[in-house]
Amino acid sequence: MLAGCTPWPPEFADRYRAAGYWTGRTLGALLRDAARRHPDRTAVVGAGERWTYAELDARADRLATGLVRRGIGPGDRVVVQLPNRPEVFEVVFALFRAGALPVYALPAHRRAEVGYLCDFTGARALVTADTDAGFDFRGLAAEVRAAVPGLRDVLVAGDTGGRPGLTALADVRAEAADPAALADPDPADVAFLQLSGGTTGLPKLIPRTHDDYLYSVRASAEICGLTPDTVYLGALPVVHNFPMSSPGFLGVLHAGGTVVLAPDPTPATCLALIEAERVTHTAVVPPVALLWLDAVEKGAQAGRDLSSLRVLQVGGAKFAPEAARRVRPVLGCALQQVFGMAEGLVNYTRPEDDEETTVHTQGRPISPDDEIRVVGPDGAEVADGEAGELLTRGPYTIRGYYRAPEHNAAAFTPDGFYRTGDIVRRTPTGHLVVEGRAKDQINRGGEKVAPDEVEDHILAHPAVHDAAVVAVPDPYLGERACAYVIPRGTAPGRAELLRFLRGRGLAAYKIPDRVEFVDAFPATGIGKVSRRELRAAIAAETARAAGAAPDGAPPPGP
Ligand code: AMP
Ligand code: DBH
Repeated sequence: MLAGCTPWPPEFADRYRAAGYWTGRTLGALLRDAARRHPDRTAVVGAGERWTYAELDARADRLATGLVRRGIGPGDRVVVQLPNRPEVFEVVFALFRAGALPVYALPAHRRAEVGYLCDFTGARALVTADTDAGFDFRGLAAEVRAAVPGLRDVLVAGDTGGRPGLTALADVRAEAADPAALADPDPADVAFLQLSGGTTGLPKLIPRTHDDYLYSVRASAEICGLTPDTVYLGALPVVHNFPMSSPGFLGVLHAGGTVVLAPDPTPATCLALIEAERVTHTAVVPPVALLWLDAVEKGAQAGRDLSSLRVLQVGGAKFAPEAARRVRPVLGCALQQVFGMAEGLVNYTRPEDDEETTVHTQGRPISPDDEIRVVGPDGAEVADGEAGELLTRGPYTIRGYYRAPEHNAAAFTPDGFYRTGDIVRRTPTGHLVVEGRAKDQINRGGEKVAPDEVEDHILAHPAVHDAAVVAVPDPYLGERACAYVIPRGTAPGRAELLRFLRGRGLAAYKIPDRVEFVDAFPATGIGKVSRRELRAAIAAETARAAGAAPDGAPPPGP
């Protein structure tokens, strides 16, 4: 197994194989199998392109051949930062077939995150786009390349703009595939590194194997009833774990369906695509679901034929029951709640669940072998139906983050359960209701922010003595981030501080929505900053100010 990763103990691995969960296939083979079965069906639509399965399969082979010839091969880490374009699929399947490991960056990531991912994983290459939605991805990549000496290649999907040191993907693709050059990775080994939203410090990397991930994808496709007639709209950035695997584009390709890529999740873009492509399934975070519901209710998309839409999946953050109840009457489709994590465990409400279960719960686990424990602060299981922290272990939940021994000692129990940091209650039917969070993470409408990562950046400002970032309740995003700052001497001023943070190359969703200057932080009994008190203070103040119109919601995403 890749160095720095924690394998499942052999007795668990044997059990998961014997149960038929781990089948010894690879992600590269998923596309190969689908292309054999449905060569002429449409696999992917987006950015003006429309590729059949045979075409996507051939492109992936040609690019894989070119990558291997360039020296990118087995075990190499390759950071992938791509917006929703068909090349995403060509690139990730080519990397699997070259034996290289994609490391998924989000399109929203900037210099701090992309640089960290390249550096921390010892990446051999970075694959990026040219420009997209007005953002210069190749410029960002050039900066990262200059800062990370180990990064030997920057490959651009599109035009390099003549920038030195950047290579167009078109120049890497071989004229013809050379099957003998392609790798044959071990299905039990790590296939890629997925990003965790993180609770502490820099984002953690999640090593997923071919075996474990494929199981979650196949089982998800079955639970969601995907068939070759499924048309799935990728409304969120598809490199995120939810639209990738729950059942996401991998589930759809496994089933032989079609993936339609949306450049952004706005109702104007997505509802038009649903009508034009006769979309049957899609997946969004709660704030996006609210935007769609509001747009349709207010008649902003009047005349749109949404009759093809069968299932709206909502996940990534808690979907309020009042909103959940509106989905069927307003959009005319079924709601499926999805409570998942890139670390593994995914819960779905099922098509056969009654209305109350679908509206009020976040679903139940994929697998009969997902082990669930709900524990109190003392680590003992709480009585049935009571709230406690969710711990989990199972055939597609990791046993450790990549190269993070210290963090792993806290994030996993000695017997291998992942501490999710989510406070849940289990219903008699085994469905989970998310009641809150034990971890400090801020969930900004599905986009996860680790407070101390942002605090570190704030602390770098010379006029800042100390900083604490906490969640503020928000009617639209669920939560936003508020930074409490103790100045050193004269306070820097809000606008100046925010400019400073942007200048440090931080993704926009991590820039605090609000800054409060204070003289001191409330302390806990042993003198730590009491985030609980800060959260309570800002929540009370927000409640007092309620009645004032909420400020404009920036486009959300996971
Ligand atoms: P990550 O570990 O970054 O993949 O983020 C996963 C976390 O997102 C979970 O541990 C939950 O805190 C949160 N989450 C995902 N889906 C839901 C949901 N449907 N309801 C509430 N929280 C969710
Ligand atoms: O929030 C998530 O990380 C998430 C939500 C729904 C996820 O990883 C998933 C489904 O697979």
